[in-house]
Amino acid sequence: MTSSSSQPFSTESYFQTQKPPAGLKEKSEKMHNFVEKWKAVKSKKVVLVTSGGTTVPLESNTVRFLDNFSAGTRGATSAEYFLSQGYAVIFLHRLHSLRPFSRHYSHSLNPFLDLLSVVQPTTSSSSSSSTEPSIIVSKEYTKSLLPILQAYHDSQNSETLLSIEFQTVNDYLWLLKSVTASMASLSRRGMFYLAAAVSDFFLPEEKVAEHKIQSNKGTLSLEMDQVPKVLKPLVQEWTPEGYIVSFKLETDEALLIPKSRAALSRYGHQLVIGNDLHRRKYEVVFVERRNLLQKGKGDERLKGAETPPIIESDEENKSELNPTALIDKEEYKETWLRLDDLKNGTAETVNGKGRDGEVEIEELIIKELVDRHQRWIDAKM
Ligand code: 9Z3
Repeated sequence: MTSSSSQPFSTESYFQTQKPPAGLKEKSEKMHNFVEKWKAVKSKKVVLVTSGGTTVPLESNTVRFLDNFSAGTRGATSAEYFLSQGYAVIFLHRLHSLRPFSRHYSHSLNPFLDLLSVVQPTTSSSSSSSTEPSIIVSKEYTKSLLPILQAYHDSQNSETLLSIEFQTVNDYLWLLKSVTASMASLSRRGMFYLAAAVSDFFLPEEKVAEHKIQSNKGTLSLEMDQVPKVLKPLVQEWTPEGYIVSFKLETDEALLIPKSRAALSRYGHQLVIGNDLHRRKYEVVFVERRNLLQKGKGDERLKGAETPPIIESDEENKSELNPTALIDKEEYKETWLRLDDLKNGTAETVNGKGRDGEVEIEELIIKELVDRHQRWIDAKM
């Protein structure tokens, strides 16, 4: 068995040794049917949005687990803007994290009970009127709720939104592999928007305690294995034609661009969106390779001298420690998207305003991505 004391898990050995989660077959079927349905509509583009943090359970009868930071705001908000841009959306999200539309009324920020008022029956009314109290949305909230409710109903009636839940990093990896296999048949019409915060470390099945770990020893030591970098086979084998966007989260600003470049260089996909933990709602940076932009073609990403080499194993770890070491800066282009630029009049928005009256950075992100994705599709024709 592969473990931290021997070889790190490769993607292949991971899927050979770690059991598929319960419900994988049913969820995979749902995602596959959704893709097939929209594949038949030639004008439709499909995006997979991953959202929320993955967990790593410490016990199989799980009382404790490690978690990755993410409320699911980025993913849920982005899914709404993709829908408004005409995409069919598979929303692969962490159980109980924020979801499109309902995220506007999260229990902590804007509890939905606060929107409601009770209307008492009037005594003088005709015999046909109710004698029971009824509930209505208070007038001051109706205006902001209306477009959200409308967009929510549109997505339901048109069946353009499919939500699928994951919890552990193992659930996530199996579901990602499965949905990618289905989406590969969309060729360039498929986009992958990988905003979920995925654990870098996990406990292989054989190391997970069956029952609640007892505290009588005083301390707890954990040795975790590295989660295999599935982005590599995803880009190079599972869906070589898909348009793939990954996110890079850092807390040290100085690392954001070098690490985003390192990820592009390593995996060979189209775009990394870098975000700083504290600034993520106001600014993000798009990091792309120049040659991909100029050519507007993707096949070059996997072959030929014009694409930076895919960095392998040892080099990969070196570049993780010193992300600037192997990167030719001239190969990359960075574009910052900042909400401040809106105020200065240097960026336009799709609708002018977010639904709550405030512009959300996801609106700018999705507008940019829709253009890039279309160029990616057109480049093949
Ligand atoms: C992100 O960077 C997301 O934008 C956030 C969104 C998790 C910051 P919220 O849900 O936060 O709005 O609260 N996601 C990717 C994080 C990640 O795990 N990236 C890996 C990395 O940085 C690469 S896949 O190494």
